[in-house]
Amino acid sequence: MRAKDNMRNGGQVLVDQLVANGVSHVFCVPGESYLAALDAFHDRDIPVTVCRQEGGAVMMAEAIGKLTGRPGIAFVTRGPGATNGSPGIHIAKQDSTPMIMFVGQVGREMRDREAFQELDYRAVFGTMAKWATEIDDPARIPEVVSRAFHVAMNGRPGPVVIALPEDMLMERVSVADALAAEPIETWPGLTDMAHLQKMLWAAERPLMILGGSRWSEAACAATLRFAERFDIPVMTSFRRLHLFPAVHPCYAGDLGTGVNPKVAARVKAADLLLLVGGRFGEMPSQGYTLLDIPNPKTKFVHVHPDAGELGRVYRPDLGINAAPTAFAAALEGLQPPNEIRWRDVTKAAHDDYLAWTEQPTKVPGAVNFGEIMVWLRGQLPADSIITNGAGNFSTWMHRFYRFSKFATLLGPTSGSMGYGLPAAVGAKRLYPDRTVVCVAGDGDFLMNGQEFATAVQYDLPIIVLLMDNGMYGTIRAHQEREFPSRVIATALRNPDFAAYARAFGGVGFTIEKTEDFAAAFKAAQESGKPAILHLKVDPQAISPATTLDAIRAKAEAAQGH
Ligand SMILES: Cc1ncc(C[n+]2csc(CCOP(=O)(O)OP(=O)(O)O)c2C)c(N)n1
Ligand SMILES: [Mg+2]
Repeated sequence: MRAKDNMRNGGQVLVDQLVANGVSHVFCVPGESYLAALDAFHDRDIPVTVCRQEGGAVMMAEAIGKLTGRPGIAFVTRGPGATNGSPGIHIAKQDSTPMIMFVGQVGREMRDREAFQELDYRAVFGTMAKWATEIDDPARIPEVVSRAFHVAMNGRPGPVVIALPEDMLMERVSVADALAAEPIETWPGLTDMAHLQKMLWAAERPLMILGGSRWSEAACAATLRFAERFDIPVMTSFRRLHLFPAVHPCYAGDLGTGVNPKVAARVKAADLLLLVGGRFGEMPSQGYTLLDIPNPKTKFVHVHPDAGELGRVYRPDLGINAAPTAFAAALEGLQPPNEIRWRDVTKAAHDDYLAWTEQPTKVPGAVNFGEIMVWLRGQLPADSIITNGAGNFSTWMHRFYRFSKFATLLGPTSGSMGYGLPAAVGAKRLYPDRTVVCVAGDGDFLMNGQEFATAVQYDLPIIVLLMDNGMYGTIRAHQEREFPSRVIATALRNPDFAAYARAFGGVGFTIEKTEDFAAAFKAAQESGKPAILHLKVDPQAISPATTLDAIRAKAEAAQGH
């Protein structure tokens, strides 16, 4: 609150900068190090979500960044609060998500003595965040926070960490607020687009791959119109499936783990690759095997909002420093060739996608997660948000669920376990009227399972599909592949997750047969409470394509057992 003399303390100035930037939610675990900032929320309209662990709080903020394209905001305390929050910082960095984490800091008068829980945040987050800083003068809060919003959103988006000395937040100053920060578009030049048009006209088998961040509903729509006019096959990158509708005749599948071999082959067979927004990192490039480094053999056009990513790994024949939002708009000006030579390729690519995903594969055991995903894709409204963490369980979802709208998938391209539950809580907080489903593994879920309490506390009826195979299945599969029959540290003895949900005040169902899923899902929806559907699957069902025994047998045969 502003006093008559126009003076505010640092905490109030800080929160007013968030108001000026249209921040809709903040996520936190409280700490004595930033009481003045917390106190300022009393008099402002931004709801504060109190969480159970900073890892969850920062991932919730990251999810808001993914959904809105504007920085998600988290507040954590010094030392252990900040280090607990670091997984969310790493996700925001790898996933190119705008986010700001505010950290309490020891008072200025005791800094550098290694006071209680003191850390040097510039050093600790120097390589993990896009920018890490500390504010010493409350009069400079508007300047630094304004810069943080710009840094988080511009170029390749990413996380910013700002440390707030406790006494700085208490000091009173008279200072004007900053205006709201707007992302600055990087537009392709006319010559870039003319060059691209020429390359497209000369191509026989062009292919478009969509990835990264800085997309919008309008950009996806413009890209779709371009794809239709050119009848060009479009793939999505790892965990970016929401950028193009799966059932569209131009859709050619996604480049993730458990990739359709025909999808990988099609990338190799293309004579022009148009990569928009993504970096074609280790996962989508299938361990950097699909394109030669540094000189791709195929003609390569790379569109990225950060000039530093152009030519970083792959030398582009045409590099375009533009945000997907602006580039997609510029695509509207391109003209297709008189005769489109690749129509058959596009049709074959979509047919391959359909053949790969139409029917669930057969897996051992009475619960087939593929069948469940196929059922869900016929049931859920198009704007439902699906979240996931990391583990083999996510392969079924990526393969058999069908995304059709922008910003409906929240999955860590960084492969961080424990992301799905907090992402679901963040998403449901932002969009209470949309269906939010978290797809989790037994290992994955318990990395942030405590945030189920946050869902209960704020009456957020998210639905968790928890695929329990009694192990860190992904790692077990790698173990069997590299060191067959030498199982170590991958088995898990699990709780009764349905009882866990009930103990927290939600609803829980145990599912041992695929046929029982639909009724349980509907009961969960009707309960209006946060729910866990505990799906007990056969550990042999390690992926839609193979079994543990088959992986072991293949590895043993290769090693001459
Ligand atoms: C934070 C974090 N720790 C460890 C890993 C390594 N890791 C990747 S997948 C996985 C196992 C996931 O187990 P679960 O959630 O049960 O899924 P499953 O593979 O069994 O389907 C592990 C340990 C990781 N990706 N992230
Ligand atoms: Mg598991």
